Amino acid sequence: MKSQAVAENPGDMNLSQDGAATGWTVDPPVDCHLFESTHFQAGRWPAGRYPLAAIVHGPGSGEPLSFDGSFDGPCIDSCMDSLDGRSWVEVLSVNRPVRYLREGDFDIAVSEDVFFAAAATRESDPGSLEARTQGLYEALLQLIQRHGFPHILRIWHTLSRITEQEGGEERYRQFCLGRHEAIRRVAPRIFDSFPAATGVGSHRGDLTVYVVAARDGGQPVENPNQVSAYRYPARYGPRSPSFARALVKKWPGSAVLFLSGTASIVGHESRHRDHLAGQVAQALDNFETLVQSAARDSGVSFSITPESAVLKFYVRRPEDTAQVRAIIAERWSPQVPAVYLHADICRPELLFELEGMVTGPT
Ligand code: 3EB
Repeated sequence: MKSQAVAENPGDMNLSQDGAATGWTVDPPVDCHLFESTHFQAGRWPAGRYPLAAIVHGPGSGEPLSFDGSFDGPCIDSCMDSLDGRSWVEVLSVNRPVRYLREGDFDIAVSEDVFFAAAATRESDPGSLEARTQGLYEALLQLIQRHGFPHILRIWHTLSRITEQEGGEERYRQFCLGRHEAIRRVAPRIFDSFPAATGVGSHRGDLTVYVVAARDGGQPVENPNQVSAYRYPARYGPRSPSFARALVKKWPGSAVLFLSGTASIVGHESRHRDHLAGQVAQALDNFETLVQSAARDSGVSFSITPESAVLKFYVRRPEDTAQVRAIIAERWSPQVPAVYLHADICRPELLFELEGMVTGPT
């Protein structure tokens, strides 16, 4: 990932490179860079890298999302706002040319090794959230199969009012039910090997889903200190969440570790209720355990450095942001590219969650 111009403004990376992809220490088939959205210029992307899709996080001011209008690939509103008043864009990029398509409700980008798709539901769409989720998910699973990329590596879900009740069931639980049923019907093999995922609460929209898929699967990673989410007991919902804690995808020369949304959960229980610092420390411990497990399982030397990692931090209460930043700064270099987003977490007592992507050499 990026190895220069990280400190001042990641967007400057584009400008400082005159054609050579010197910002990449390894050349992974997919990776992620963060830009302040006004600094992203698709036309000045380094040679040898191609933007796959852009995920835009709002400035939190109610202003429209500012963004490079010349980029004609998928441009997805995360339905979340950053906590620093600036709009950020997360750009997934690949090392082979990309074709951009639209099919039905899906924004699509296709490259040689990697496939991207995104879609969103609206609350005005017919049916319950469970039904809308199932419909979107079945269409998504069929789409990736049709295009020859049936293996989801990483999937993100943002869901508004995530812990609210609707029609007698919590929205997150309805989402888990719809997802489970779609997988059962269309791609039951996923139950044998889950992708990495995030399921987080947005403040806009209904359900937004975006995905990175591949022709062949990766290696799921679980946290020895947590019950696998797909084995959570029924008290967390009638259908357990369908994701792995992390996933390693190896390609010749490079590997990517996709780390799922990670919170202050030990076993299957939330820890450090009403204690922000405890929750952040626990979530970071869980995250570091996952990085170590992934490195051990895969033999790839993954570590969280400014050159190799991009992180996303989800904070429930904006007023906690400064304290969260301070705790994180004790662990990892502030040079590690990161964005702080205002989000709800899928359990009401949880105040913080993080996720990330880490590249390594193979
Ligand atoms: C948890 O550990 C936190 O439903 O896809 C994290 C990552 C969470 C993904 C999902 C949910 C999801 O249970 C919540």
